[in-house]
Amino acid sequence: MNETKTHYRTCNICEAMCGLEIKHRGEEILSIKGDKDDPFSRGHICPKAVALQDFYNDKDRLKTPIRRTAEGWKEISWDDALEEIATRFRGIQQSHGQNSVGVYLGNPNAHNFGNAIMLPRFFKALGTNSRFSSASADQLPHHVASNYMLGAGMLIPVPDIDHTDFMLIIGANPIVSNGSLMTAPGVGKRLKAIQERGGKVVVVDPRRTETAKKANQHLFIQPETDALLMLALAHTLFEEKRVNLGHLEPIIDELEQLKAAVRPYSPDAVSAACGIDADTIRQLARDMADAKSAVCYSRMGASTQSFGGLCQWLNNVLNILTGNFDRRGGAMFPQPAFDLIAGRKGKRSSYGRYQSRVRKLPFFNSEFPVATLAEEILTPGDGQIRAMLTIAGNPVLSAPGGAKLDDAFESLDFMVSVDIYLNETTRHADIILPSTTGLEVPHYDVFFNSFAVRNTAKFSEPMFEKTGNQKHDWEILRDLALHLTGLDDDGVTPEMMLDGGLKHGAYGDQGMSLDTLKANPHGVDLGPLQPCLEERLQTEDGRIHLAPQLYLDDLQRLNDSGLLDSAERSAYPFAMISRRLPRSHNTWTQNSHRLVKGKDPCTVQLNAEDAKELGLEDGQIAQVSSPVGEICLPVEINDDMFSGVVSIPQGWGHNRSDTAMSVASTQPGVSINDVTDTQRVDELTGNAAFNGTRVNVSAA
Ligand SMILES: Nc1nc2c(c(=O)[nH]1)N[C@H]1C(S)=C(S)[C@@H](COP(=O)(O)OP(=O)(O)OC[C@H]3O[C@@H](n4cnc5c(=O)[nH]c(N)nc54)[C@H](O)[C@@H]3O)O[C@H]1N2
Ligand SMILES: Nc1nc2c(c(=O)[nH]1)N[C@H]1C(S)=C(S)[C@@H](COP(=O)(O)OP(=O)(O)OC[C@H]3O[C@@H](n4cnc5c(=O)[nH]c(N)nc54)[C@H](O)[C@@H]3O)O[C@H]1N2
Ligand code: SF4
Ligand SMILES: [Mo]
Repeated sequence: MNETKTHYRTCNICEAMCGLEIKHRGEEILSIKGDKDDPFSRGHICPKAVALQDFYNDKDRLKTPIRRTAEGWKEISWDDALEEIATRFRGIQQSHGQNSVGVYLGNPNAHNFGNAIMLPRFFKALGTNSRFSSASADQLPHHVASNYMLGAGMLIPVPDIDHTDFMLIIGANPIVSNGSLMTAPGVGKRLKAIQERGGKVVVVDPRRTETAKKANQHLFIQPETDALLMLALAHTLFEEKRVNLGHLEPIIDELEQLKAAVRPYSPDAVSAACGIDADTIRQLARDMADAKSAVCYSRMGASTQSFGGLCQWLNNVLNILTGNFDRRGGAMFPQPAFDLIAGRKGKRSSYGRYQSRVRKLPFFNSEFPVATLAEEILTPGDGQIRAMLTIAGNPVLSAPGGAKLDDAFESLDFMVSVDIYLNETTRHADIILPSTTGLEVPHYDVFFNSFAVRNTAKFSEPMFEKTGNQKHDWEILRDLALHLTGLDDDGVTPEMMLDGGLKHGAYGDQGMSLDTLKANPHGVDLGPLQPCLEERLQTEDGRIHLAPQLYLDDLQRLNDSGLLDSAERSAYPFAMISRRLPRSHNTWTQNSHRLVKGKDPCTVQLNAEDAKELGLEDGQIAQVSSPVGEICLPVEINDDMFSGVVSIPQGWGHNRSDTAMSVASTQPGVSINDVTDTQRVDELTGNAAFNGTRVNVSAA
């Protein structure tokens, strides 16, 4: 009989990095709780962590490589699979060029340090520019803003939530999402603490969200008008002489250009478009400027929209103009133990180095926008993508106009997926390679420590040995690279590279190493964020650029947009926005019976007045249609929606055939990305513009 053991690790599902305490007897998991001794999360967890056992035990998990045949899926050996993949990829590249093999990386890559560390080697071996990822359906505008203003796409400011006196949250719902580009486990408590110390939380969102309900003030806003609001806030700061650059003043450039650029955007000029009255905007600017410390934090709502680039630039501008950049209680810069920007100073960014073949969208961070993927596969001609590799991604459900990828993937000469499931995307593959996940994987957050509201470091050992015939993702990447190049394994592992980075990092002289972390399974506290931008700034001239020309140029597009095309408005009278749910993570957690039990959460929310006008009742099935598609789902009437706006969850729609997710596929729910449009992007950055998609709603 096995004895009961306790294992400590970090949850790898979302960005919050919660510490877990897991009791188990052999392979039987007895309990999953928050680790009270984790110096960062101090016991916080959410319902998803408990489902880690479901993913571990899931009988639908792929256990061995499989190959599509005329008689269905057949198991094959790793050697045969890897050999065939290398031969086919190389053959296609020889006939059609290096870029004819495309790669899509999904969100879990960011939660897996083995991938993060091994991917550059893999890409070097494959040699293709046809790279795509979920970043361009997510945070790309943050990287572009950091690149142009601070010299490094990964040098992203995070709100110092634990010390701020005023937090303006635009288009984020951290109570549900648990924070994003703001790793802050237990964010609800942290927000409450702002209020308890006499501070204020203001939420700007077209939906009265779970976060808005806890805030001191909630302002409804018309989708996609946030750039106008932020321009008007900046305008007011100049107009009322409230600009105060603080300690960074000597290294800030382009203040005059900025001042001229925001001049036309008075609160009166933007009020009608935003749906917020001018005095309220002025007061918001004053509140932010007058607070002892303040921070503006904007996320998905402000990023995945037509002016996401402008929004994330202006978000930084507001923090800089109020003297809150790199200052306690403002927008600060973590100093992670494993530093992604170390040694990158002076490296030129790849922004705009190439343009996508079909639509001429910009290349950034060595990738093209995922909104272009379907057309790059479907449009014949030189440079067309003929083969694909997806790694931990489900773009058929997650990408804008995702349904188009069903046809695109089906048309490929060859497709490979590295995944844990046979799902909506991987069902199109010729070969699927099964990886380990969650509890079977060692863990260190190379990305999220760079976006965390406190400096900490933690390494988790794998809790269980791999089962079956699976490999770690990084081993698959290594083996694919070796088969592609014919080289011998040099024996370098992600742990060795992590150890090297820790020893040479900012805490190396204090003894930081992988051994140190292994000896401290609850994690090591490295203290609160400290002002450090002057050392971490990566611009060649050592200065902060307030008004990079590409943003000034993009203002013209904002002006010309009239924001709302009136023809489109009459045919499609509603603006659609996406919603995240407390008990699911993107597209892949819906196979946990524990997480999907209860009422169907995949509803279209709208307010009572709009519903009445449409003759819709609560619970009735509505059809939501856009120029590219339609979905049918139940109506949920509440007073949380701004008029003319409807909200639908992202990540659902597991009703396609030929998948093998026995729990998920029996769930109701449809894919919002069957109605979003590949053509709707923020033209500046290429980021997907999910929010504000025009739709019509009617009884089904
Ligand atoms: N309309 C709309 N669309 C959106 C969004 C939205 O708000 N609205 N949000 C966007 C955002 S922010 C994101 S990040 C993207 C996410 O887009 P994706 O990353 O494409 O979607 P995921 O659901 O995260 O897909 C994860 C895939 O990885 C697999 N997987 C899980 N764990 C592992 C693992 O450890 N190893 C491997 N190899 N595979 C694994 C899962 O089975 C699944 O196939 O969606 C975007 N799409
Ligand atoms: N439970 C759960 N947690 C998650 C995820 C999940 O799927 N489920 N996904 C994870 C991922 S990959 C990410 S990237 C993060 C995202 O983290 P967040 O950005 O905090 O999450 P969202 O819920 O997408 O928040 C976007 C908010 O913007 C609002 N919004 C939509 N359009 C507009 C607009 O035009 N203007 C404004 N001002 N607001 C708008 C929406 O109503 C919504 O409240 O969450 C992560 N955490
Ligand atoms: S908040 Fe995120 S990291 Fe924390 S337990 Fe939930 S899913 Fe895991
Ligand atoms: Mo995301």
